[in-house]
Amino acid sequence: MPNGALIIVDVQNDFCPGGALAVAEGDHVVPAINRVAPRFDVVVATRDWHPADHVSFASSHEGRDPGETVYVEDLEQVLWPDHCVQDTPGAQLHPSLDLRPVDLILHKGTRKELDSYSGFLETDHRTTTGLAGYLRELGVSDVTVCGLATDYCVLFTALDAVDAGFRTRLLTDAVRGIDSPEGNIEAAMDRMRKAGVTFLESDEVG
Ligand code: VGL
Ligand code: ZN
Repeated sequence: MPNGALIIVDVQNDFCPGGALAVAEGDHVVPAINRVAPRFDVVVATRDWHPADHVSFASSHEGRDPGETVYVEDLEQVLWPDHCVQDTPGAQLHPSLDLRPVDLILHKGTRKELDSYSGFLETDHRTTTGLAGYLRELGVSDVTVCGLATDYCVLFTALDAVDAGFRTRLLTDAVRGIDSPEGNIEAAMDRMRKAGVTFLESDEVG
């Protein structure tokens, strides 16, 4: 397995320009992802897939605004605008993303009371999505992460991939971040580097 698995994180309309939680240049990740995806043995695309009254939505908390942090049963929860509501147009993958090489579309953040930035573990750090087991059963040992957003779902997916024992790489030209608070993307890159994630550009994928 030369390249192992590509994990395409949350390349959904709501995270692209015009979406409910738009990431600057979010749609710019698509061409690089389309180019490299066929070179991987396994391709997984995650979708943030929330019920309408999800715990991460400011609208679910009386008097709270997006950007504020609340505690829900001891778990810190950043509040966001309503986004990626299950089966709405905003929750669909970007229409230019080529789905032909995609083996699995994995939904996360599907439980009303639990958020999930990572494609592997939900924010309680206990509830698993099953992704590590899926990849192991296919003999995958190397994982490459790309998509949106660098400082949230990409970050936690990459860190959990390392924790699950995968050799983990980040496709630096196929990620974009929210950068809130400012400096958050740089901090996320540092955290990944320190955790043992290696960085490469899409034209370096063998
Ligand atoms: C994300 C904030 C809330 C992400 C998902 O995909 O990075 N960020 N939900
Ligand atoms: Zn979300």
